[in-house]
Amino acid sequence: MIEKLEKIFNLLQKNSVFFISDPSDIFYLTKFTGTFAKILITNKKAYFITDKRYEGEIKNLNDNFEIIITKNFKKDLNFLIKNYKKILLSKKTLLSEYLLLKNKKIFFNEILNELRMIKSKEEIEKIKKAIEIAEKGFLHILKYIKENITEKDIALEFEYFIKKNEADGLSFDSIIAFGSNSAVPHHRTDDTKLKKNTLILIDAGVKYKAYCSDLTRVVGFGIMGSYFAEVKKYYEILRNARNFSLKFYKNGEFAQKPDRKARIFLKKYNLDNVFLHSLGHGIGIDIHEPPFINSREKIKFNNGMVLTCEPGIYFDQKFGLRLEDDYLINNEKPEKLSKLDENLIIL
Ligand SMILES: [Mn+2]
Repeated sequence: MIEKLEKIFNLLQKNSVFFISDPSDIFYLTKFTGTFAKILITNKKAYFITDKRYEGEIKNLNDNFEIIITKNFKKDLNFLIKNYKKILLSKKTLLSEYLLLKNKKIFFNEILNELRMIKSKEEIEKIKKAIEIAEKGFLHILKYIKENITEKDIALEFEYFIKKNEADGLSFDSIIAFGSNSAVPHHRTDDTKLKKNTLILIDAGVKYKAYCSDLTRVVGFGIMGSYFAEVKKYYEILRNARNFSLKFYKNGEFAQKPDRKARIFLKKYNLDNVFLHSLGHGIGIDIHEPPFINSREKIKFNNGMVLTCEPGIYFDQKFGLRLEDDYLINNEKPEKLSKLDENLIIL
């Protein structure tokens, strides 16, 4: 914790103070998970502000922070910042908080994003465990899938299983999409019943000790005939696009490059216009965190970043395909952290 704080101390001049309020940033610095906490950091001191409810559980923060149990946050905040001219904020700061600080000179600073993007060994281990549990969950629900079951049944079974198997919970609401529902990238899992000759898209992840995993597979349930042939053909193209884009998941490369390359690849098959979202994103404490692998991202990859690669193609009213795994940037070739069989799953 102290090394992280020192990086922030070093950034600050005498007349400036850093205000931190994003819950994931606060967790990153302190492991605190309550609903109310703010951190203020000057060039030599850090304050942890919370309320009476959490007094008992934050005693371990005493070494690095001056703890302030507040009854009137606005008043205490004003008092603490009264001698500082400049305030540094992340762009994630809420508007209501920004308004409390706006009489100072405001500077945006994304050092917490920069620190959080590079995962420590310990963080990578937690993500690996989150992936492992999710993979067990995927294998479990494959056994559970049968005719007339609903999307929600599968989602609930997955959630029950992963919670019984060491996960804190889901990293997001699982997407279970039958047939034409899979053509909607962020389909809301519903009561649709499973029939034979249906494609199933499963996008799910879990949290383990606060760290997220994110995986997608497609399953053909009693799939046959020309439908099967079409699905198989497009799945191979998608996987090849994925393989091509992964060549650019390397230390020092621009994060936007693999997204652009995937689009160039898909264009050869006239599929670039049905690739409806960005190629990937960082995972960590948040399920979507920097860097974002889209055509606008300015950041370069660095060793230690953990990212998804998830190209998808969507045929409106028909079906959609997505293949998603999690990777660690490691010099020239990313390390694939997920081990789940990436072939089209046939049941
Ligand atoms: Mn994802």
